[in-house]
Amino acid sequence: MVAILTSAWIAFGPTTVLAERFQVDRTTPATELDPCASKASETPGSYEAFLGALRQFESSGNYRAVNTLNFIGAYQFGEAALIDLGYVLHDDDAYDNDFSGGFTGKNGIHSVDDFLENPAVQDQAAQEWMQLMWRYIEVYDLDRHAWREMGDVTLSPSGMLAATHLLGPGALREFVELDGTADLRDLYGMPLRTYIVDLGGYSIPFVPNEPISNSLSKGSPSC
Ligand SMILES: [Ca+2]
Repeated sequence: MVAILTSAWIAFGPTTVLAERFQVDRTTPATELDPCASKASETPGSYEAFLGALRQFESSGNYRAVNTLNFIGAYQFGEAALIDLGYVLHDDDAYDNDFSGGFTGKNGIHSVDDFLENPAVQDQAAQEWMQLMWRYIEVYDLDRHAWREMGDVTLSPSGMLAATHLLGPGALREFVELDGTADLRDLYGMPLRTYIVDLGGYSIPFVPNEPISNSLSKGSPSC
């Protein structure tokens, strides 16, 4: 059961927010940021390649990125997500990204800086996060819409994972319910559709359940 949806997901409608997304790179000179560095061992279309592409979208692959809303790291986790993943303790507001509840010490992470300085932990957190995202996708029965064409896009499993990372399962459900016509964006104006399309078609370690169309079929010929 999904008891609490603590991640910073709000089904934002179209927004005109034009804030520069990334304002702080706490320690790393730009010359050290090689967006191709982590791609060398990635097989095209693999799950690792998917996570690498997601990092590019989220932070240009910068593990030390902190954006203007204080989302942190290569995958741009917020406080609520890191609470879900066991890295951060609850405070009175899980969505303000002040991390004032403190860190749990999981995997040796005791601060924001610890997290930013540890790509391996961020990658592990991303793997755990995607498992959680897929559970949400299943709870919302969205996996059974995998590979459906809606609007002008194909809803692949990796596209669903990416979309859920961006805006949460509720937004993805709205996208599905409106047959791909919903114009959902994050606070920086990134369209959900872009994540579905550009991060779609990768292999992922999760298998969708039977397509919804099969279970709902009626009036099938009896002979
Ligand atoms: Ca807080």
